[in-house]
Amino acid sequence: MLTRIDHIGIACHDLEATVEFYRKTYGFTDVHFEVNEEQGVREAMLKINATGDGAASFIQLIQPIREDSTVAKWLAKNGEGVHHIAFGTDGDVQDEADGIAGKGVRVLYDSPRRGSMGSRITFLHPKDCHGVLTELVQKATT
Ligand code: CMX
Ligand code: CO
Repeated sequence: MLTRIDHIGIACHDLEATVEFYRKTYGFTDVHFEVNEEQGVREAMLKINATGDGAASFIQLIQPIREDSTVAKWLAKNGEGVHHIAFGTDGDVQDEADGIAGKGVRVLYDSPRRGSMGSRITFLHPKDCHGVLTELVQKATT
């Protein structure tokens, strides 16, 4: 089952400057930095509701580290802004993806890849989701 909005992915040109904007404007200070070579991004996960129950939601700021990354291509076309939304699963992310694929939505990966903080992730094609690139996330702990 999809149980929450895990994060909103926002593409930016300058990760540190954008983190600083979220810190000083909203007071979001719980920040996890990571590089995901496979996805071609540096990222900052800003925790919003620090409930400690594993069900927190996040803003994921992403900056491309390579010109040929999907996010670099997207930024060149659209400029900074909301790039994707991510739903959290309470079970196996591949099972969720298989169920959604059965409804005629293209799943972009044959098997889940590594996301932030040890999570397992996959994506649904934006053209099959009314224009929204949609990510599914299974937290490392579930
Ligand atoms: N949101 C909505 N629509 C999007 C989109 C996005 N983020 N990215 C691309 N599209 C649309 C384009 O506007 C384009 O539409 P038109 O044909 O109407 O112009 C169409 O999809 C094809 O886009 P493209 O620029 O040719 O890009 P590609 O097909 O090469 O790649 C996609 C699109 C979704 C397959 C690719 O971005 C992808 O594989 N994404 C998944 C991985 C990812 O985004 N990683 C970064 C985040 C990592 C993380 O969250 O951890
Ligand atoms: Co994401």
